[in-house]
Amino acid sequence: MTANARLAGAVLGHLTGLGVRQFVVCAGARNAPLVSSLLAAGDSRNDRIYPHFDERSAAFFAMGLAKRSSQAVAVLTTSGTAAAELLPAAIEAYYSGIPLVLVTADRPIAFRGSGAPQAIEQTGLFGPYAEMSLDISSPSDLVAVSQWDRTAPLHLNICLAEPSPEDRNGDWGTIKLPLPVRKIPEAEELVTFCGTADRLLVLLGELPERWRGPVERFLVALGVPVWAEATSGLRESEALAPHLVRSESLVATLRPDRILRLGGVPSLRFWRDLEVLSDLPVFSLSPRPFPGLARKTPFLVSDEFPEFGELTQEGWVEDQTLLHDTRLELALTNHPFSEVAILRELSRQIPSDALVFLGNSLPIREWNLAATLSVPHPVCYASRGANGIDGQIATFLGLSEGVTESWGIFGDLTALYDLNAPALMGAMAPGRRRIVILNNGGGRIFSRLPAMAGLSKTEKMVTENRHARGFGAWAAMWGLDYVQWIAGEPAADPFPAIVGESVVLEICLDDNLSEAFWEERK
Ligand SMILES: Cc1ncc(C[n+]2csc(CCOP(=O)(O)OP(=O)(O)O)c2C)c(N)n1
Repeated sequence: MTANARLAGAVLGHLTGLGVRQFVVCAGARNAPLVSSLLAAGDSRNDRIYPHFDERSAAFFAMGLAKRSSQAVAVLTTSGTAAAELLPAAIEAYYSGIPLVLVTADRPIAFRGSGAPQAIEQTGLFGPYAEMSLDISSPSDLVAVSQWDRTAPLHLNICLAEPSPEDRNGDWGTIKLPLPVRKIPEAEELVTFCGTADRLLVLLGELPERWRGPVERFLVALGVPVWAEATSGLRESEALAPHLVRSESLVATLRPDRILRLGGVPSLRFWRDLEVLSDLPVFSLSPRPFPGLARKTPFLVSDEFPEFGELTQEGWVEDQTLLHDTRLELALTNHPFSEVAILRELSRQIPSDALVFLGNSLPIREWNLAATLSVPHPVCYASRGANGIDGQIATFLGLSEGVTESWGIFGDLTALYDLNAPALMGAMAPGRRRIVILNNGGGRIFSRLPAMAGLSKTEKMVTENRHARGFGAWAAMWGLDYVQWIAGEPAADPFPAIVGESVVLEICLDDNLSEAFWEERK
Protein backbone atom coordinates (compact mmCIF):
# COMPACT_ATOMS: atom_id res chain seq x y z
CA MET A 1 0.00 0.00 0.00
CA THR A 2 1.33 3.50 -0.78
CA ALA A 3 1.93 6.05 1.98
CA ASN A 4 -0.95 8.14 0.58
CA ALA A 5 -3.33 5.16 0.67
CA ARG A 6 -2.25 4.31 4.23
CA LEU A 7 -2.80 7.90 5.36
CA ALA A 8 -6.16 8.13 3.56
CA GLY A 9 -7.29 4.87 5.22
CA ALA A 10 -6.26 6.14 8.65
CA VAL A 11 -8.10 9.44 8.14
CA LEU A 12 -11.29 7.68 7.03
CA GLY A 13 -11.01 5.18 9.91
CA HIS A 14 -10.78 8.02 12.42
CA LEU A 15 -13.71 9.85 10.82
CA THR A 16 -15.76 6.69 11.21
CA GLY A 17 -14.64 6.56 14.83
CA LEU A 18 -16.02 10.06 15.25
CA GLY A 19 -19.37 8.84 13.96
CA VAL A 20 -19.09 10.29 10.45
CA ARG A 21 -21.36 8.40 8.05
CA GLN A 22 -22.08 11.18 5.56
CA PHE A 23 -19.39 12.63 3.32
CA VAL A 24 -19.82 15.60 0.99
CA VAL A 25 -17.09 15.20 -1.57
CA CYS A 26 -15.56 17.93 -3.74
CA ALA A 27 -13.02 16.04 -5.78
CA GLY A 28 -9.72 17.37 -7.11
CA ALA A 29 -6.32 15.92 -7.95
CA ARG A 30 -4.80 16.52 -4.52
CA ASN A 31 -7.54 14.79 -2.52
CA ALA A 32 -7.81 11.88 -5.01
CA PRO A 33 -6.32 9.35 -2.52
CA LEU A 34 -9.03 10.21 0.02
CA VAL A 35 -11.84 10.27 -2.53
CA SER A 36 -10.70 7.02 -4.18
CA SER A 37 -10.36 5.19 -0.86
CA LEU A 38 -13.80 6.41 0.15
CA LEU A 39 -15.38 5.28 -3.12
CA ALA A 40 -13.44 2.00 -3.20
CA ALA A 41 -15.19 0.93 0.00
CA GLY A 42 -18.38 1.23 -2.06
CA ASP A 43 -21.48 -0.60 -0.92
CA SER A 44 -19.62 -2.64 1.70
CA ARG A 45 -20.21 0.26 4.08
CA ASN A 46 -23.34 2.15 5.03
CA ASP A 47 -21.96 5.57 4.21
CA ARG A 48 -23.70 8.28 2.18
CA ILE A 49 -21.58 10.15 -0.31
CA TYR A 50 -22.77 13.40 -1.86
CA PRO A 51 -20.60 14.76 -4.67
CA HIS A 52 -20.65 18.49 -5.46
CA PHE A 53 -18.41 20.86 -7.38
CA ASP A 54 -18.80 24.03 -5.31
CA GLU A 55 -16.95 23.71 -2.00
CA ARG A 56 -18.71 26.69 -0.46
CA SER A 57 -22.15 25.23 -1.14
CA ALA A 58 -20.99 21.69 -0.26
CA ALA A 59 -19.89 22.85 3.19
CA PHE A 60 -23.25 24.51 3.84
CA PHE A 61 -25.01 21.33 2.72
CA ALA A 62 -22.82 19.23 5.08
CA MET A 63 -23.65 21.69 7.84
CA GLY A 64 -27.37 21.23 7.18
CA LEU A 65 -26.98 17.45 7.32
CA ALA A 66 -25.05 17.71 10.60
CA LYS A 67 -27.48 20.18 12.13
CA ARG A 68 -30.46 17.96 11.44
CA SER A 69 -28.84 14.67 12.51
CA SER A 70 -26.61 16.01 15.33
CA GLN A 71 -23.96 13.66 13.91
CA ALA A 72 -20.58 14.75 12.60
CA VAL A 73 -20.57 15.19 8.81
CA ALA A 74 -17.40 15.61 6.73
CA VAL A 75 -16.77 17.78 3.71
CA LEU A 76 -13.70 16.82 1.66
CA THR A 77 -11.86 19.28 -0.57
CA THR A 78 -8.72 19.44 -2.60
CA SER A 79 -6.02 22.00 -1.81
CA GLY A 80 -5.76 25.75 -2.47
CA THR A 81 -8.70 28.12 -2.66
CA ALA A 82 -11.01 25.06 -2.64
CA ALA A 83 -10.15 24.74 1.06
CA ALA A 84 -10.71 28.45 1.66
CA GLU A 85 -14.28 28.16 0.32
CA LEU A 86 -15.25 26.24 3.46
CA LEU A 87 -14.83 29.26 5.69
CA PRO A 88 -18.37 30.75 5.54
CA ALA A 89 -20.01 27.46 6.57
CA ALA A 90 -17.32 26.92 9.23
CA ILE A 91 -18.21 30.30 10.72
CA GLU A 92 -21.92 29.50 10.86
CA ALA A 93 -21.18 26.02 12.28
CA TYR A 94 -18.93 27.53 14.95
CA TYR A 95 -21.55 29.97 16.24
CA SER A 96 -24.32 27.38 16.00
CA GLY A 97 -22.33 24.53 17.57
CA ILE A 98 -22.58 22.14 14.62
CA PRO A 99 -20.17 19.15 14.32
CA LEU A 100 -18.79 19.86 10.85
CA VAL A 101 -15.53 18.17 9.84
CA LEU A 102 -13.43 20.04 7.27
CA VAL A 103 -11.06 17.67 5.52
CA THR A 104 -8.70 19.59 3.27
CA ALA A 105 -5.99 17.96 1.17
CA ASP A 106 -2.65 19.75 1.16
CA ARG A 107 0.81 19.30 -0.28
CA PRO A 108 3.53 17.98 2.06
CA ILE A 109 4.72 20.37 4.78
CA ALA A 110 8.02 20.99 2.91
CA PHE A 111 6.04 22.92 0.27
CA ARG A 112 4.87 25.56 2.76
CA GLY A 113 5.75 29.08 1.78
CA SER A 114 7.15 27.96 -1.57
CA GLY A 115 4.42 29.40 -3.77
CA ALA A 116 4.35 26.07 -5.62
CA PRO A 117 1.05 25.45 -7.47
CA GLN A 118 -1.89 24.88 -5.13
CA ALA A 119 0.34 25.18 -2.04
CA ILE A 120 -1.33 27.90 -0.01
CA GLU A 121 -1.02 28.31 3.76
CA GLN A 122 -3.79 25.94 4.87
CA THR A 123 -2.80 25.32 8.46
CA GLY A 124 -5.07 27.28 10.75
CA LEU A 125 -6.96 28.57 7.69
CA PHE A 126 -10.20 28.67 9.68
CA GLY A 127 -8.65 30.56 12.58
CA PRO A 128 -10.86 30.56 15.66
CA TYR A 129 -13.73 28.92 13.73
CA ALA A 130 -12.21 25.45 13.98
CA GLU A 131 -12.29 24.15 17.52
CA MET A 132 -9.33 21.98 16.59
CA SER A 133 -7.08 22.24 13.53
CA LEU A 134 -4.62 19.42 12.86
CA ASP A 135 -1.89 19.02 10.28
CA ILE A 136 -1.91 15.32 9.37
CA SER A 137 1.22 13.96 7.68
CA SER A 138 1.13 10.44 9.12
CA PRO A 139 -1.49 8.21 10.81
CA SER A 140 0.03 8.92 14.24
CA ASP A 141 -0.92 12.63 13.88
CA LEU A 142 -4.55 11.56 14.09
CA VAL A 143 -4.40 10.54 17.76
CA ALA A 144 -5.47 14.02 18.83
CA VAL A 145 -8.88 13.84 17.08
CA SER A 146 -10.28 11.95 20.08
CA GLN A 147 -10.05 15.26 22.00
CA TRP A 148 -12.53 16.95 19.66
CA ASP A 149 -15.73 17.55 21.61
CA ARG A 150 -17.99 18.05 18.54
CA THR A 151 -19.30 21.46 19.56
CA ALA A 152 -17.60 23.35 16.70
CA PRO A 153 -15.80 22.46 13.44
CA LEU A 154 -12.81 20.14 13.31
CA HIS A 155 -10.22 20.86 10.61
CA LEU A 156 -8.05 18.01 9.35
CA ASN A 157 -5.44 19.24 6.89
CA ILE A 158 -4.08 16.14 5.18
CA CYS A 159 -0.57 16.48 3.75
CA LEU A 160 -0.29 14.10 0.80
CA ALA A 161 2.54 13.29 -1.57
CA GLU A 162 1.96 13.53 -5.34
CA PRO A 163 -1.04 11.18 -5.94
CA SER A 164 -0.52 8.01 -7.97
CA PRO A 165 -2.96 5.40 -9.36
CA GLU A 166 -1.94 2.97 -6.56
CA ASP A 167 -3.40 5.32 -3.93
CA ARG A 168 -6.90 3.96 -4.51
CA ASN A 169 -7.15 1.23 -1.92
CA GLY A 170 -6.61 2.89 1.43
CA ASP A 171 -8.14 0.17 3.59
CA TRP A 172 -10.12 1.52 6.47
CA GLY A 173 -12.22 0.29 9.30
CA THR A 174 -13.37 2.06 12.42
CA ILE A 175 -10.84 3.49 14.85
CA LYS A 176 -12.45 3.31 18.31
CA LEU A 177 -12.49 6.79 19.87
CA PRO A 178 -13.66 7.74 23.37
CA LEU A 179 -16.78 9.91 23.69
CA PRO A 180 -16.10 13.47 24.87
CA VAL A 181 -17.10 14.48 28.38
CA ARG A 182 -20.03 16.92 28.61
CA LYS A 183 -20.23 19.63 31.24
CA ILE A 184 -23.32 20.55 33.28
CA PRO A 185 -23.04 23.92 35.03
CA GLU A 186 -24.10 25.03 38.47
CA ALA A 187 -27.48 26.65 38.01
CA GLU A 188 -27.69 28.46 41.36
CA GLU A 189 -26.63 31.82 39.99
CA LEU A 190 -29.47 31.69 37.49
CA VAL A 191 -32.02 30.72 40.14
CA THR A 192 -31.00 33.76 42.21
CA PHE A 193 -31.23 35.98 39.13
CA CYS A 194 -34.80 34.86 38.45
CA GLY A 195 -35.77 34.90 42.12
CA THR A 196 -34.81 38.54 42.61
CA ALA A 197 -36.76 39.82 39.58
CA ASP A 198 -40.14 41.53 39.88
CA ARG A 199 -40.85 41.61 36.16
CA LEU A 200 -38.81 38.81 34.62
CA LEU A 201 -39.12 38.32 30.87
CA VAL A 202 -37.77 35.27 29.02
CA LEU A 203 -36.45 35.38 25.46
CA LEU A 204 -36.17 32.06 23.61
CA GLY A 205 -33.71 31.83 20.72
CA GLU A 206 -32.95 28.60 18.87
CA LEU A 207 -33.30 25.60 21.19
CA PRO A 208 -31.78 22.20 20.52
CA GLU A 209 -34.52 19.58 20.34
CA ARG A 210 -33.41 17.97 23.62
CA TRP A 211 -33.98 21.28 25.45
CA ARG A 212 -37.52 21.89 24.29
CA GLY A 213 -39.50 19.62 26.65
CA PRO A 214 -37.54 20.66 29.79
CA VAL A 215 -37.64 24.36 28.82
CA GLU A 216 -41.39 24.21 28.23
CA ARG A 217 -41.97 22.60 31.66
CA PHE A 218 -39.64 25.10 33.33
CA LEU A 219 -41.44 28.08 31.78
CA VAL A 220 -44.95 26.81 32.47
CA ALA A 221 -43.97 26.54 36.16
CA LEU A 222 -42.23 29.92 36.10
CA GLY A 223 -45.31 31.68 34.73
CA VAL A 224 -43.62 34.84 33.42
CA PRO A 225 -44.03 36.30 29.90
CA VAL A 226 -42.00 34.63 27.17
CA TRP A 227 -40.97 35.76 23.69
CA ALA A 228 -40.39 32.58 21.65
CA GLU A 229 -38.74 32.71 18.24
CA ALA A 230 -39.79 30.16 15.64
CA THR A 231 -36.49 28.29 15.91
CA SER A 232 -37.16 27.63 19.61
CA GLY A 233 -39.83 25.12 18.51
CA LEU A 234 -42.08 26.58 21.25
CA ARG A 235 -43.58 29.55 19.42
CA GLU A 236 -46.89 27.75 19.03
CA SER A 237 -46.71 25.65 22.22
CA GLU A 238 -50.18 25.14 23.70
CA ALA A 239 -48.87 24.70 27.22
CA LEU A 240 -47.02 28.01 27.04
CA ALA A 241 -49.74 29.89 25.16
CA PRO A 242 -50.98 31.95 28.15
CA HIS A 243 -47.46 33.32 28.68
CA LEU A 244 -46.35 33.99 25.12
CA VAL A 245 -45.89 37.58 23.99
CA ARG A 246 -47.45 37.65 20.54
CA SER A 247 -45.53 40.45 18.88
CA GLU A 248 -41.96 41.53 19.28
CA SER A 249 -42.99 45.18 19.38
CA LEU A 250 -44.80 44.43 22.67
CA VAL A 251 -41.70 43.08 24.40
CA ALA A 252 -40.33 46.51 25.31
CA THR A 253 -43.73 47.93 26.24
CA LEU A 254 -44.06 45.30 29.00
CA ARG A 255 -41.20 47.09 30.80
CA PRO A 256 -39.45 44.00 32.20
CA ASP A 257 -36.84 44.51 34.94
CA ARG A 258 -34.75 41.41 34.11
CA ILE A 259 -34.19 39.37 31.00
CA LEU A 260 -33.45 35.67 30.90
CA ARG A 261 -32.34 34.39 27.53
CA LEU A 262 -32.45 30.67 26.82
CA GLY A 263 -30.83 29.04 23.75
CA GLY A 264 -29.30 30.81 20.76
CA VAL A 265 -28.89 34.55 20.39
CA PRO A 266 -32.36 35.95 19.60
CA SER A 267 -33.03 37.77 16.31
CA LEU A 268 -35.47 40.39 17.57
CA ARG A 269 -34.62 44.10 17.56
CA PHE A 270 -35.12 44.32 21.34
CA TRP A 271 -32.11 42.06 21.90
CA ARG A 272 -29.88 44.51 20.02
CA ASP A 273 -31.40 47.39 22.00
CA LEU A 274 -30.36 45.65 25.21
CA GLU A 275 -26.81 46.59 24.33
CA VAL A 276 -27.53 50.18 25.34
CA LEU A 277 -30.17 49.45 27.99
CA SER A 278 -27.38 48.85 30.46
CA ASP A 279 -29.68 49.19 33.51
CA LEU A 280 -31.61 46.12 32.42
CA PRO A 281 -29.84 42.98 33.70
CA VAL A 282 -29.58 40.07 31.26
CA PHE A 283 -28.70 36.44 31.99
CA SER A 284 -28.09 33.84 29.27
CA LEU A 285 -28.21 30.07 29.39
CA SER A 286 -27.16 28.45 26.15
CA PRO A 287 -25.47 25.39 24.69
CA ARG A 288 -23.00 27.73 22.96
CA PRO A 289 -20.52 29.91 24.88
CA PHE A 290 -21.68 33.30 23.62
CA PRO A 291 -23.29 36.00 25.75
CA GLY A 292 -24.62 37.54 22.52
CA LEU A 293 -24.11 41.08 23.85
CA ALA A 294 -20.93 43.12 23.92
CA ARG A 295 -21.75 44.58 27.33
CA LYS A 296 -20.82 42.35 30.21
CA THR A 297 -23.65 39.99 31.14
CA PRO A 298 -23.53 36.69 33.00
CA PHE A 299 -24.08 33.48 31.09
CA LEU A 300 -24.00 29.74 31.64
CA VAL A 301 -23.09 27.14 29.05
CA SER A 302 -24.69 23.73 29.19
CA ASP A 303 -25.10 20.90 26.75
CA GLU A 304 -28.29 19.80 28.53
CA PHE A 305 -30.98 22.05 29.99
CA PRO A 306 -30.24 21.84 33.73
CA GLU A 307 -32.73 20.69 36.35
CA PHE A 308 -33.84 23.67 38.44
CA GLY A 309 -36.23 21.95 40.81
CA GLU A 310 -39.23 24.07 41.81
CA LEU A 311 -38.78 27.57 40.48
CA THR A 312 -42.03 29.48 40.40
CA GLN A 313 -42.80 33.18 40.16
CA GLU A 314 -45.94 35.22 40.49
CA GLY A 315 -47.20 35.98 36.97
CA TRP A 316 -46.82 39.77 36.79
CA VAL A 317 -48.72 40.62 33.63
CA GLU A 318 -51.90 42.13 35.03
CA ASP A 319 -53.71 42.26 31.72
CA GLN A 320 -53.34 39.35 29.28
CA THR A 321 -54.39 41.57 26.35
CA LEU A 322 -51.00 43.27 26.73
CA LEU A 323 -49.49 40.12 25.20
CA HIS A 324 -51.59 40.42 22.04
CA ASP A 325 -51.01 42.83 19.21
CA THR A 326 -54.38 43.84 17.77
CA ARG A 327 -52.66 46.49 15.62
CA LEU A 328 -50.72 43.77 13.85
CA GLU A 329 -53.89 41.84 13.01
CA LEU A 330 -55.49 45.01 11.71
CA ALA A 331 -52.50 45.87 9.52
CA LEU A 332 -52.48 42.32 8.10
CA THR A 333 -56.17 42.60 7.24
CA ASN A 334 -55.72 46.05 5.71
CA HIS A 335 -52.75 44.96 3.59
CA PRO A 336 -53.44 41.38 2.46
CA PHE A 337 -50.80 41.50 -0.30
CA SER A 338 -47.99 42.94 1.77
CA GLU A 339 -45.01 40.61 2.21
CA VAL A 340 -45.84 40.04 5.88
CA ALA A 341 -49.45 39.10 5.12
CA ILE A 342 -48.26 36.78 2.33
CA LEU A 343 -45.92 35.10 4.79
CA ARG A 344 -48.84 34.62 7.19
CA GLU A 345 -50.77 32.98 4.32
CA LEU A 346 -47.78 30.83 3.38
CA SER A 347 -47.43 29.64 6.98
CA ARG A 348 -51.07 28.53 6.88
CA GLN A 349 -50.38 26.47 3.77
CA ILE A 350 -47.37 24.58 5.16
CA PRO A 351 -48.37 21.37 6.92
CA SER A 352 -47.56 21.16 10.59
CA ASP A 353 -45.36 18.11 10.21
CA ALA A 354 -43.21 19.65 7.47
CA LEU A 355 -39.69 20.90 8.16
CA VAL A 356 -39.42 24.67 7.74
CA PHE A 357 -36.21 26.57 7.01
CA LEU A 358 -36.33 30.35 7.28
CA GLY A 359 -33.78 32.25 5.24
CA ASN A 360 -32.08 35.41 6.40
CA SER A 361 -33.15 38.14 6.58
CA LEU A 362 -36.78 39.26 6.06
CA PRO A 363 -38.23 35.71 5.91
CA ILE A 364 -37.16 34.84 9.46
CA ARG A 365 -38.09 38.24 10.85
CA GLU A 366 -41.48 38.30 9.17
CA TRP A 367 -42.22 34.70 10.15
CA ASN A 368 -41.44 35.49 13.80
CA LEU A 369 -43.70 38.50 13.56
CA ALA A 370 -46.70 37.10 11.78
CA ALA A 371 -46.72 33.35 11.01
CA THR A 372 -50.00 31.73 11.93
CA LEU A 373 -50.39 30.29 15.42
CA SER A 374 -53.12 27.91 14.36
CA VAL A 375 -50.82 25.61 12.37
CA PRO A 376 -47.80 24.91 14.60
CA HIS A 377 -44.40 24.42 12.94
CA PRO A 378 -42.21 22.93 15.64
CA VAL A 379 -39.53 21.67 13.22
CA CYS A 380 -38.16 25.04 12.25
CA TYR A 381 -34.59 25.98 11.40
CA ALA A 382 -32.54 29.00 10.40
CA SER A 383 -28.84 29.86 10.26
CA ARG A 384 -28.60 32.46 12.99
CA GLY A 385 -25.04 31.72 14.06
CA ALA A 386 -23.59 34.34 11.75
CA ASN A 387 -26.78 35.40 9.92
CA GLY A 388 -25.27 35.11 6.42
CA ILE A 389 -27.39 35.02 3.28
CA ASP A 390 -24.86 32.67 1.64
CA GLY A 391 -25.35 28.92 1.29
CA GLN A 392 -28.94 29.08 2.51
CA ILE A 393 -30.47 26.77 -0.12
CA ALA A 394 -27.66 24.23 0.36
CA THR A 395 -28.14 24.34 4.15
CA PHE A 396 -31.87 23.83 3.68
CA LEU A 397 -31.26 20.85 1.39
CA GLY A 398 -28.91 19.30 3.95
CA LEU A 399 -31.54 19.71 6.64
CA SER A 400 -34.21 18.20 4.38
CA GLU A 401 -32.36 14.92 3.74
CA GLY A 402 -34.51 11.99 4.88
CA VAL A 403 -37.50 14.27 5.63
CA THR A 404 -40.87 13.61 3.92
CA GLU A 405 -41.75 17.26 3.30
CA SER A 406 -39.61 20.38 3.68
CA TRP A 407 -40.18 24.05 2.91
CA GLY A 408 -37.37 26.57 2.63
CA ILE A 409 -38.27 30.27 2.39
CA PHE A 410 -35.69 32.63 0.90
CA GLY A 411 -35.28 36.20 -0.23
CA ASP A 412 -34.45 36.70 -3.90
CA LEU A 413 -30.84 37.85 -3.38
CA THR A 414 -30.34 34.93 -1.01
CA ALA A 415 -31.53 32.58 -3.76
CA LEU A 416 -29.33 34.28 -6.36
CA TYR A 417 -26.40 33.67 -4.03
CA ASP A 418 -26.85 29.91 -4.09
CA LEU A 419 -27.97 29.10 -7.61
CA ASN A 420 -25.95 25.90 -7.90
CA ALA A 421 -27.31 24.27 -4.72
CA PRO A 422 -30.00 22.18 -6.53
CA ALA A 423 -27.17 20.16 -8.10
CA LEU A 424 -26.94 18.45 -4.70
CA MET A 425 -30.45 17.06 -5.09
CA GLY A 426 -29.23 14.49 -7.61
CA ALA A 427 -27.58 12.51 -4.80
CA MET A 428 -30.32 12.98 -2.23
CA ALA A 429 -33.06 10.61 -1.04
CA PRO A 430 -36.54 11.40 -2.39
CA GLY A 431 -38.64 13.88 -0.43
CA ARG A 432 -41.07 16.71 -1.15
CA ARG A 433 -38.96 19.85 -1.22
CA ARG A 434 -40.43 23.30 -1.72
CA ILE A 435 -38.07 26.17 -2.39
CA VAL A 436 -40.09 29.34 -1.85
CA ILE A 437 -38.60 32.59 -3.12
CA LEU A 438 -40.12 35.80 -1.87
CA ASN A 439 -39.14 37.94 -4.83
CA ASN A 440 -39.36 41.57 -3.83
CA GLY A 441 -36.77 42.62 -6.39
CA GLY A 442 -33.71 43.06 -4.17
CA GLY A 443 -32.51 43.29 -0.60
CA ARG A 444 -35.58 45.11 0.70
CA ILE A 445 -34.55 44.48 4.27
CA PHE A 446 -32.48 47.63 3.91
CA SER A 447 -35.60 49.77 3.36
CA ARG A 448 -36.96 48.41 6.63
CA LEU A 449 -33.97 49.23 8.80
CA PRO A 450 -34.33 52.49 10.73
CA ALA A 451 -30.59 53.08 10.33
CA MET A 452 -31.00 53.15 6.54
CA ALA A 453 -33.91 55.60 6.49
CA GLY A 454 -33.49 58.56 4.19
CA LEU A 455 -31.35 56.86 1.54
CA SER A 456 -31.55 58.52 -1.87
CA LYS A 457 -33.02 56.60 -4.80
CA THR A 458 -29.55 55.87 -6.18
CA GLU A 459 -28.26 54.78 -2.78
CA LYS A 460 -31.23 52.42 -2.48
CA MET A 461 -30.62 50.93 -5.93
CA VAL A 462 -27.02 50.18 -5.01
CA THR A 463 -27.60 49.06 -1.44
CA GLU A 464 -30.51 46.81 -2.29
CA ASN A 465 -29.09 45.49 -5.56
CA ARG A 466 -32.48 46.01 -7.15
CA HIS A 467 -33.31 43.80 -10.10
CA ALA A 468 -36.21 42.47 -12.16
CA ARG A 469 -35.14 38.85 -12.57
CA GLY A 470 -37.42 35.85 -12.20
CA PHE A 471 -36.59 32.26 -11.28
CA GLY A 472 -38.57 30.24 -13.85
CA ALA A 473 -35.61 29.53 -16.10
CA TRP A 474 -33.50 28.63 -13.06
CA ALA A 475 -36.08 26.04 -11.92
CA ALA A 476 -36.20 24.62 -15.46
CA MET A 477 -32.42 24.40 -15.58
CA TRP A 478 -32.45 22.00 -12.62
CA GLY A 479 -35.58 20.11 -13.71
CA LEU A 480 -37.65 21.46 -10.81
CA ASP A 481 -41.37 22.18 -11.12
CA TYR A 482 -42.06 25.89 -11.10
CA VAL A 483 -45.07 27.75 -9.79
CA GLN A 484 -45.29 31.51 -9.93
CA TRP A 485 -47.70 33.46 -7.80
CA ILE A 486 -48.11 37.16 -8.43
CA ALA A 487 -49.36 38.44 -5.13
CA GLY A 488 -50.93 41.78 -5.79
CA GLU A 489 -54.10 43.65 -6.36
CA PRO A 490 -56.20 43.51 -8.41
CA ALA A 491 -55.14 39.97 -9.51
CA ALA A 492 -56.33 38.33 -6.33
CA ASP A 493 -55.66 34.73 -7.33
CA PRO A 494 -55.85 32.32 -4.43
CA PHE A 495 -52.65 30.83 -3.09
CA PRO A 496 -51.64 28.18 -5.66
CA ALA A 497 -51.80 24.48 -4.86
CA ILE A 498 -48.31 22.99 -4.57
CA VAL A 499 -48.08 19.39 -5.72
CA GLY A 500 -45.20 17.36 -7.06
CA GLU A 501 -41.89 16.27 -5.65
CA SER A 502 -39.49 19.23 -5.93
CA VAL A 503 -41.03 22.60 -6.56
CA VAL A 504 -39.84 26.17 -6.81
CA LEU A 505 -42.59 28.56 -5.75
CA GLU A 506 -41.76 32.11 -6.71
CA ILE A 507 -43.96 34.67 -5.03
CA CYS A 508 -43.71 37.99 -6.85
CA LEU A 509 -44.32 40.84 -4.45
CA ASP A 510 -45.18 44.46 -5.01
CA ASP A 511 -43.03 46.44 -2.60
CA ASN A 512 -45.44 49.39 -2.54
CA LEU A 513 -48.03 47.11 -0.91
CA SER A 514 -45.47 45.98 1.69
CA GLU A 515 -44.43 49.58 2.30
CA ALA A 516 -48.03 50.49 3.11
CA PHE A 517 -48.14 47.74 5.73
CA TRP A 518 -45.01 49.08 7.43
CA GLU A 519 -46.28 52.66 7.24
CA GLU A 520 -49.35 51.60 9.20
CA ARG A 521 -47.16 49.76 11.75
CA LYS A 522 -45.03 52.85 12.47
C1 LIG B 1 -22.97 36.56 2.86
C2 LIG B 1 -23.71 37.80 3.21
N1 LIG B 1 -23.54 38.91 2.46
C3 LIG B 1 -24.22 40.03 2.78
C4 LIG B 1 -25.08 40.07 3.83
C5 LIG B 1 -25.81 41.34 4.18
N2 LIG B 1 -27.24 41.20 3.87
C6 LIG B 1 -28.14 40.94 4.82
S1 LIG B 1 -29.69 40.85 4.26
C7 LIG B 1 -29.18 41.15 2.69
C8 LIG B 1 -30.17 41.26 1.58
C9 LIG B 1 -30.97 40.04 1.42
O1 LIG B 1 -31.79 40.19 0.32
P1 LIG B 1 -32.89 39.13 -0.05
O2 LIG B 1 -32.34 37.77 -0.04
O3 LIG B 1 -33.56 39.57 -1.29
O4 LIG B 1 -33.88 39.16 1.18
P2 LIG B 1 -34.76 40.32 1.83
O5 LIG B 1 -34.11 41.64 1.64
O6 LIG B 1 -36.07 40.25 1.19
O7 LIG B 1 -34.75 39.90 3.25
C10 LIG B 1 -27.80 41.32 2.62
C11 LIG B 1 -27.05 41.60 1.38
C12 LIG B 1 -25.23 38.87 4.59
N3 LIG B 1 -26.06 38.80 5.64
N4 LIG B 1 -24.56 37.77 4.25
